[in-house]
Amino acid sequence: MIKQSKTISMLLLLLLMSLLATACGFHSGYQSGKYPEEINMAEHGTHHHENGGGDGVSCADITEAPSDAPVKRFTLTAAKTTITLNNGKTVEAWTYNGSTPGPELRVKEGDRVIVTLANKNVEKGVSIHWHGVVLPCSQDGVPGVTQDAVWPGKSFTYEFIARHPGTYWYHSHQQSSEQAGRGLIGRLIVEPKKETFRYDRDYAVTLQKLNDKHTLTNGQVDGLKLDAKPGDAVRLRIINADNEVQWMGVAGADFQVISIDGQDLNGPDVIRQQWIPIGGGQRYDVLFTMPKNGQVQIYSKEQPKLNLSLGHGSAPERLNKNAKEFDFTTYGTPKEDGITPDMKFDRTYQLTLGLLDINGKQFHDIPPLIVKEGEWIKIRFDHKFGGPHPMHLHGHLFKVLTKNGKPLSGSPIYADSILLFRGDVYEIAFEANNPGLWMEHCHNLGHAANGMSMMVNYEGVTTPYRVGTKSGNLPD
Ligand SMILES: [Cu+2]
Repeated sequence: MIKQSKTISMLLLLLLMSLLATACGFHSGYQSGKYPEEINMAEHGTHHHENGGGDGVSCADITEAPSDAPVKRFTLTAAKTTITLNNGKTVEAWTYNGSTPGPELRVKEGDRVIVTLANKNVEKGVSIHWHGVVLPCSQDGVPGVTQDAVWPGKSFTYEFIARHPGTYWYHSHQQSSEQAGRGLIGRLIVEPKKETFRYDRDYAVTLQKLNDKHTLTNGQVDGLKLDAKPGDAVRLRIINADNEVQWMGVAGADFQVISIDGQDLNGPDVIRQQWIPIGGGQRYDVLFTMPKNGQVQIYSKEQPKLNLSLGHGSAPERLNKNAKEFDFTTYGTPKEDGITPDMKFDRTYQLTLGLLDINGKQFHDIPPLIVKEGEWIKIRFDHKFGGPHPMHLHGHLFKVLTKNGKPLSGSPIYADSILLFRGDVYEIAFEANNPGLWMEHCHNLGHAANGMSMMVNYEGVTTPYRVGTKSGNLPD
């Protein structure tokens, strides 16, 4: 009896905590009383000498070197606007260039991408983080770490080489939970110089929840219709800009998962009738051939309004709710790359994920993971408690080594995020080859806003920027 009431009060406490987390996540965010006045994210939680004693290089000085790469220029203006949804409703949205998602930026692998961000009227300041893109520290778009927030009337120009082809996206990293939630998001597609796969059509689709209320597929409330002819090979890039995991089903065709987080998979098998779990911030590209008659439909198991259909004719039979879950740990064909669970690592870190904490701490109270250029780093994520956590690392691609102690047996998986459900243990590896100050956080942005965010800091890298209420740089 005592045990039982203890369990019940534990459950009530949990419920209360998660309600609070949900309530605080979107509107007020981490800043409500939790941000210190001022903090230096290059030095918090470390001894001065570990960080090079201040005679190191500043993140602000780590920029893209000049080159003769072809230049692609864009301007994105952030503004508070009203937009009319396709159901006729007029809603407030914070937009890049007047729409949410903002414009799809398409560039070629190797291009020098130059984007000027202007802030028209977002009082709390904005930024652009290029999610998943490996770029120089000063271009990462994290207010208080890599730049100051861009205030109304001001602008900031980002410049980087799009080195890795793939499916990416961009969003404000100033109070991300609120700002991405209100619409400051968009797609970035880096087309490869040489295609790994063959397809006739290339579509990219953003799954989004606007203002915690409107479920949008490329800005459409009632799902999206895309054109395709019988026999067309279609590459569909699915970007989950929502906080929640979307279990996406593909009905009407056999398919391949050809890319995760923008990185091609090796020898992807043809599969059918599977739910693909896509965590917040993650991208999955699927490839399929349109049937002779009828449509292909792709939709979320739990949010059926997140859906799209391709082609014409009859609708395919829906996936069974109990259909198989896609498992990337056994999918595709192995390929040696020398990165193995038993190789020698220079540093190994353990991150235990709780309801809204990492190793029992939150945000700037979590000691940063210190790395040094040239080292190989292993991180072991252990999800002990709470809902799914899609853990995202800035500035690097990592390789997934093991899940629950078992090495991956299929294609190597390189990614910028790893989705953990409660009880999951993953080991990942990366080479410290991009000196800087990099965030590592949960991409359920409500969780990040409540403290599930930390730093991976290179020894000797400093920053002139400060996080906190004094500067107004609030990078949750
Ligand atoms: Cu989380």
